[in-house]
Amino acid sequence: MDSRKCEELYKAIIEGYAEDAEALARQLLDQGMPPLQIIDECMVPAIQEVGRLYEIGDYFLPELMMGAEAMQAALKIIQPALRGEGARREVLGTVVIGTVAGDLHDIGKSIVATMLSANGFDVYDLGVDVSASQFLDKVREVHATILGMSALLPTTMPYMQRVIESAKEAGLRDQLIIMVGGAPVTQAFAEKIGADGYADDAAGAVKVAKNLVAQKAGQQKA
Ligand code: B1M
Repeated sequence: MDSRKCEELYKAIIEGYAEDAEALARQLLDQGMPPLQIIDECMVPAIQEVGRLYEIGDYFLPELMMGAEAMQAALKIIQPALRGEGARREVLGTVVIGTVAGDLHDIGKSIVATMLSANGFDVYDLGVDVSASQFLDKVREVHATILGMSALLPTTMPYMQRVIESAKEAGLRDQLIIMVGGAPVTQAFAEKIGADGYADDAAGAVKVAKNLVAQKAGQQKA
């Protein structure tokens, strides 16, 4: 495998070249690099570097947006391969997922949604800026097993608790598994707001979702 291509994809995202990022992602797939490895090794470190450059003032909003566009262009190529990886034998559960109200970051949430879908879950991705009522309406409509929320801003994290409170008020909390994630979210925060599960990356989210579904099934049998 040509590791220079991974380096080139990393650079294309940092420099915000969407067309190059797309072409390089395709080349890496054609070379046989596993899709999750492309995301984790060539792409996530790049968008994190874009964030660091923005934080220290070397990049401004246009560069932040260009980096995100390049990341998404590459992701568009990778996602079908990621979905194709999971051999779907049985449906493990139904997931309603979204980025909470006020928050427009959706790259990580989309990776998590794709990975869950590739691993046996039926996934309804509500996108970004999702309100409590939008989450709960969908949960009712599709009889969701899991409600997943993502947040990338410390200012939008508290909204996760609001959604959990709304689920309680609507009488939906007990039947639901609630999972949270996103860069500033921690296990401690998840516990504090009363979520059932937390993961710091997409592979972890799949593991946690599967464990929680199995646990719930065990409880229901007992
Ligand atoms: Co924004 N942004 N941004 N941004 N942005 C951050 C978050 C920031 C840390 C950058 C920085 O300053 N270093 C900073 C927040 C700082 C703070 O408040 N402490 C920031 C800011 C300030 C802003 C704006 C306010 C900028 C402005 O307008 N002045 C603005 C806010 C807009 C809004 O949301 N209301 C803004 C806007 C944007 C863009 C639109 C330009 C773009 C997003 C584009 C898009 O998503 N379509 C963007 C980006 C790209 C970033 C950074 C650089 C990268 C985020 C990302 O995609 N990471 C980010 C810096 C950073 O995070 N280091 C930053 C890669 C992704 C794979 O990781 O999302 O963490 P992540 O997802 C992971 C895990 O967290 C986990 O799995 C994923 C896959 O491994 N996970 C879950 C995620 N959700 C999960 C759910 C689960 C389980 C696991 O269960 C349900």
